[in-house]
Amino acid sequence: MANTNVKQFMAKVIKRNPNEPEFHQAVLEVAESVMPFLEKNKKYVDAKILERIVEPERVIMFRVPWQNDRGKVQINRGFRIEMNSALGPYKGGLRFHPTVYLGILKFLAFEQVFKNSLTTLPMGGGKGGSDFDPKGKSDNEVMKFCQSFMTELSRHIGPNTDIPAGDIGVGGREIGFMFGQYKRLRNEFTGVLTGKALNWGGSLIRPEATGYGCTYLVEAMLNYRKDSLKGKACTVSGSGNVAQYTVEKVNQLGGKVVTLSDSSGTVHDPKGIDEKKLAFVMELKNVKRGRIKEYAAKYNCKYIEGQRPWNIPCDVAFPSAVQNEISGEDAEALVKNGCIAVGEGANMPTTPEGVKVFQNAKICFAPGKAANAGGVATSGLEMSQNSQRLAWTRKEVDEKLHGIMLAIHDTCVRYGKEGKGKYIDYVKGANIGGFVKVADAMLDQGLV
Ligand code: NDP
Ligand code: 2IT
Repeated sequence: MANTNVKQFMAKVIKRNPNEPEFHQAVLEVAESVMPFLEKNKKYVDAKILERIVEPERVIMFRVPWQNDRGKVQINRGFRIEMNSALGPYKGGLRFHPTVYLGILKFLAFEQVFKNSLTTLPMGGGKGGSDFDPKGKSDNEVMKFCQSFMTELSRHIGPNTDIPAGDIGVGGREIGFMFGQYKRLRNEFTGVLTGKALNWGGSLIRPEATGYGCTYLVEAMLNYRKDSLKGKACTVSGSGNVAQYTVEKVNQLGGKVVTLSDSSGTVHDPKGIDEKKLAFVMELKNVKRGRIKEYAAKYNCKYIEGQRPWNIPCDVAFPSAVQNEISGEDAEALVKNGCIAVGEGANMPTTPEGVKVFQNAKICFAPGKAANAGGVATSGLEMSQNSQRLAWTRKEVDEKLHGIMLAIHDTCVRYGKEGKGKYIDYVKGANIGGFVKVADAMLDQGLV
């Protein structure tokens, strides 16, 4: 019964949103979890909550013209998807990457709605970005682009309306340039963006939050099975913000990270990426903006060109780069090699085939909307500090983040118990747990 409904529902979604496979993938995963729950809760069916929740409240697309260092005119496309404001102002990151198009941002905005709901904080969901490629651009070119991008975006956002942050290709540098332009246009110093630098309104722990949060959630899943990260070999993909702070926290909890990667290849360091090596990675990636290959040369370890880390044996995997980076085959290799837990630092890094492999093997699998929610949760904490015009200590923010990740774990357990309660389906738990709060708020607020 539920299955037929999912098929009919998806047929409509696909027809209304053609050529957006990533969006279809994200919606299907939620529909499969939520539809059986709806069968028992007809009030949501009558109000067509699921049909409404897949329709963005507003989509903004705009031209971003700018000039490169040689004086040549460049044109990019900018987007902001204001997906759902039932729980609070739209909140979610901006992605600058050449693969960005409407479908990618709609999938990310859709995921964000449920993720933000899971954080327990009052935030709606949104996402934006551009097909601009920051790679190989000078600081000046990045600034010119960010200023042009914000010139248009500024009319659609605000500290009580829509609060963007970083994602792939958008870090502290880009947030700074965009904040500067917003302030100049509006003559207002407000918390309109999160991920700001500490000396002008940022929060301690926000840079660390996604990686730390993902590691806390994996530790909670393992603790639930009377196990822990201590002594575990971990593979991490990516080498950006999320990957870096995952390595830091895994080390602090007694695990060992043996890989990092970028879109060119993977480094394998069986001795483990310790604090000193991580400092090298941070300098390489955040300051020099180099390639992870240079790590292999520096520390005399293996570099596997053009490959992802999933064939390297590990106890725990942290995909922290990009969507669909773990195929069904990759998942099989991970399980075969003894992987017992996966924490999705990235958004939707596992394909549907891969998710089925993990679920059938009954390993601990935390989907992105639960596992990487620590980033946006700490953005929410940054917003609270901005509103109060004060700053909390590192310890205070970290404790709040940790508490939020444990609360997300509890929600997943509550809604994701399968059979006699031994196996937790964290996908189902996160989807239903995230959905209920948004759906109830939508019912309360009438037909909007
Ligand atoms: P960064 O831009 O800091 O780093 C991105 C990393 O992913 C880089 O190492 C990059 O390599 C790699 N990457 C990008 N595209 C590909 C690709 N097609 N194949 C292989 N590797 C790729 O971004 P973040 O660390 O912030 O984001 C990583 C993931 O985490 C994303 O999926 C993002 O949506 C998600 N996320 C981020 C949050 C945050 O707070 N920043 C919060 C929640 C989720 P290269 O340099 O070669 O491009
Ligand atoms: O995917 C995500 O949750 C983010 N990129 C962070 C969003 C935010 O508003 O901090």
